[in-house]
Amino acid sequence: MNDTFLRACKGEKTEYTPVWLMRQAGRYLPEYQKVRSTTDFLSLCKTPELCVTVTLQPIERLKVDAAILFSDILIPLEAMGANLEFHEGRGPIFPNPIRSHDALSKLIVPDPYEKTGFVLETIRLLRRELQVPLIGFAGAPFTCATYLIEGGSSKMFWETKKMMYTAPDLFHGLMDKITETTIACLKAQAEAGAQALQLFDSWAGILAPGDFIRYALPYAERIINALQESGLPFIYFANNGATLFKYCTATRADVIGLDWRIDIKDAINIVGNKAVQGNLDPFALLLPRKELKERIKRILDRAQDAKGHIFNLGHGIHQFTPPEQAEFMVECVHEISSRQTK
Ligand code: 1CP
Repeated sequence: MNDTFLRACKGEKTEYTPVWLMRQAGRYLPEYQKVRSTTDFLSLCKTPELCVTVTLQPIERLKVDAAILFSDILIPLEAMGANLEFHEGRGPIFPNPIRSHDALSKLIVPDPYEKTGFVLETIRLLRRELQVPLIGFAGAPFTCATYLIEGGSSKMFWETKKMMYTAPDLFHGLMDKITETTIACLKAQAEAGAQALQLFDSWAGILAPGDFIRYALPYAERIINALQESGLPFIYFANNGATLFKYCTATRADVIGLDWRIDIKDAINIVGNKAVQGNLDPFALLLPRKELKERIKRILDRAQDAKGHIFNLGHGIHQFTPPEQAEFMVECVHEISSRQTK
C-alpha cells in the first residue's frame, strides 16, 4: 500500500512528494468518454461498478498517489429532495431553485445509507482494488447552496447574495440543512472506507473575507469538527481563496488546498503548521514540456518549508487537456521531489 499521500497529510516526512489531480477522472480521458458514451452522467454516478472503473482509470494511467471517489458534490443535494438534471453541454440544472421558506421546508436531511447507498458501495468496492489511499469528498455548504439557490452554475451569484443580504434567516436555514446532510454523508463515507476527506468550496472566493467568516466558514467548520472523530485527514479547499487562507487555517482541517493565484511559499507562510495541497495552474499543462517541468520544479522548491506538501493542480483539470501532459506532470513531480529529499 502506497501511503505517501496520507503521511504528507499528517505532515510526516515522505520519500517524494505525493501527487494527484483534482477531477482526475473525467472527460479529458478517452477511456472515460468511452464509458460515458454508454450512459448519462447521473446514471454513471449511481452505478457503483462503473464508478469503480472510472475512479481507477487515472490511477492506472497517471500513476498518482491517491484516488478520489467518482461521484459529484450535487448528489447529496438531489438526495435532499432537490430535482437535479444534467443537460449535455450545459452542466447541472436544478429546475426548482430553493428561494422560499416553503421550498426549504420540503428539503430533507437524508439518510445516506438509504438515499445514496451507491456512493458507499462504490467506496467498499474500490477499497478492495486500490493500492493507493481513497479520498472521499463533499461540496462545502456555501458552494452547494449556490447551486440550489441559483438553479445551477452561475457567474454573478445574484440570487445567492440577494438571499444572504435580504433574507438571512432563509439563507442560514438552507446552510444548516446542507451542513447536516454533509456531515451524515461524510461520516458514512468514512465508515464505508474512505481514507481521507476533502471539502470543495469552489465558490468561496466570490465572498468578501467578512462575509466568508459570517456566511460560509462556520458551516464548513461544523463539518470539519464533526468529522474529527473519524480520525481521517481532512482537506479544506477554498478555491480563489488567497485572501481567505488565514481563516481556513484556523479550522481543524489538516490540509489546506491552494489554487494557483498565490505563490506557494507565501501561502505556506500563512498556513504555517499544516500541510498544503496544490498549486499548479491547470492550464500550465498546455505549456511545452520544458517550461512545464520548470514550473513544477519551482513549486516543489518553494514548498520545501511546508509541514507537508501534496502536489496537485490549483483546480480541476480542464476537459481539453492532453492526458499525456498530465502523465508527464506526475512523472516530473516524482522525479524532481525524490532528488530533493535525498
Ligand atoms: O459530462 C460529464 O461526464 C460530467 C462531468 C462531471 C464529472 C466528471 C461532473 C459534472 N462531475 C464530475 C465528477 C466530479 N465532480 C468529481 C469526481 C471526479 C474526480 O475528481 O476525479 C468531483 C470531485 C466533482 C466535484 C465537483 N462537482 C465540484 C467541486 C470541484 C470543482 O471543480 O470546483 C463542483 C463545483 C461540481 C459541480 C459540477 N458537476 C459537474 C460539473 C460540470 C460541475 C461544475 C459546474 C460548474 O462549473 O458550475
